[in-house]
Amino acid sequence: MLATMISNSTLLGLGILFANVCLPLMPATGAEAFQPNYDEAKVPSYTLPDPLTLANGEKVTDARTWQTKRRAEVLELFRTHVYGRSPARPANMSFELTSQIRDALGGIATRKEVSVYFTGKKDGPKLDILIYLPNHAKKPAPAFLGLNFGGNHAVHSDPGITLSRQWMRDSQGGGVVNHRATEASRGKEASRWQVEKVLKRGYALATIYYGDIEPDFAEGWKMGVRAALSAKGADTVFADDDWGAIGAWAWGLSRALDYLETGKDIDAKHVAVIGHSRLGKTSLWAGAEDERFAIVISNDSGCGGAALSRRAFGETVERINNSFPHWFCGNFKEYNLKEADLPVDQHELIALAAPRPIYVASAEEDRWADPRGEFLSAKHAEPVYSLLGKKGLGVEDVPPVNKPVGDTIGYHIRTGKHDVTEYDWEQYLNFADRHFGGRRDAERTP
Ligand code: GTR
Repeated sequence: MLATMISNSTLLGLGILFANVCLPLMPATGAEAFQPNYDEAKVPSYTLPDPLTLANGEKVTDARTWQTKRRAEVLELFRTHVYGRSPARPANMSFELTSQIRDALGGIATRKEVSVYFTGKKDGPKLDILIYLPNHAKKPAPAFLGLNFGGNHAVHSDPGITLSRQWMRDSQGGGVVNHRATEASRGKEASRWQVEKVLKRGYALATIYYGDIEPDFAEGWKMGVRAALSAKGADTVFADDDWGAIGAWAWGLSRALDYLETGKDIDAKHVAVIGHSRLGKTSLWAGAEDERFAIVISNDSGCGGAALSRRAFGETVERINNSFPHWFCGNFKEYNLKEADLPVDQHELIALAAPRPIYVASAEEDRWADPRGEFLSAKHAEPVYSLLGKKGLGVEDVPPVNKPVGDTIGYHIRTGKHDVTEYDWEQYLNFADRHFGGRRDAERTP
């Protein structure tokens, strides 16, 4: 009991902390008063939309109807009401290998840097991919692909990684001055990437700074791909179902996968898309939009990610739209304080990954992200997996901490706070081994 009280008050503190962090991005009125609900007893009663009922009211009872009809309906609902509509791959995109070194990280890896030019022009919009390939493993290697918060140079202290020159949030863990990275930020996110561990297990790692695609603030789109690819540039007036920042970031992941498909280093049919927090929301949306991603991983993705919106536990639809008006499409704002009116809920986002393996992870102290709501999304996606002949979670309720569960849907809640840790990576690597066939370290160590 005491433990519960202590952790609840700590978590309330966490909510207040988030409130402070988010304040500059909020409209002046109303949002300051937000009090997150952390009481299960106060979660409203709700009925979830049924992923297996077609818009015309008919039940989906076979895999074919899901694959040919219902999946497209659900995807369209998410495009229209939540993340917006993203453009197709640009016609003239081009790629350039900008650096390559075969004895990186003490010889265990080949490090490459690749630019993806969206319009084919070198002075046009682009993203830069950092790739580490495991030297000991057979090629092509399976890979993890994910966006990072602090620039590619932040994922490892490796001095050879090009320092990001893009706009960056100053709060990014130190080493960012006037919205630009400095050398002091090199390796700042290393614990969140576990580069050596991933490589030793026989996987490649590919990562991109999310700000290459769109800087993360309300007007950031003017400096990003949403302006660069539209005829009116920074004067664009978005329709209510046009892509938001999450849509743009997810689109960028697909463009990186376009590049990975061109080479022989990475097995593009075995790429797991991974993301933490807002970038976990993004990896879920990328996996929904782009079925080439073979595994989808959501780390502590919370509201607008894995957590059920209708529970309104911790961060809510209203709160996220007020704090981050640029993340979702215009229509999503219609559901502020009206979650019950949403034509979808986030379990259907998980279901859009089916029948591919998907992993949802929570952290015990991350109440803001509603760990139980994250679990329940995974749980309520199970009927779709079953229909497609796959086993989902295989458990009825949130498992004990640090006890991963699941089959084609993986889940764990670990001790600790909102973060990506070595423990999280261990589970993702085990999950990928399981679904990509065998323990890669045993199989691939020379
Ligand atoms: C918080 C936001 C969450 C989560 C998190 C993050 O401020 O409320 O939805 O995305 O940021 O991305 O770190």
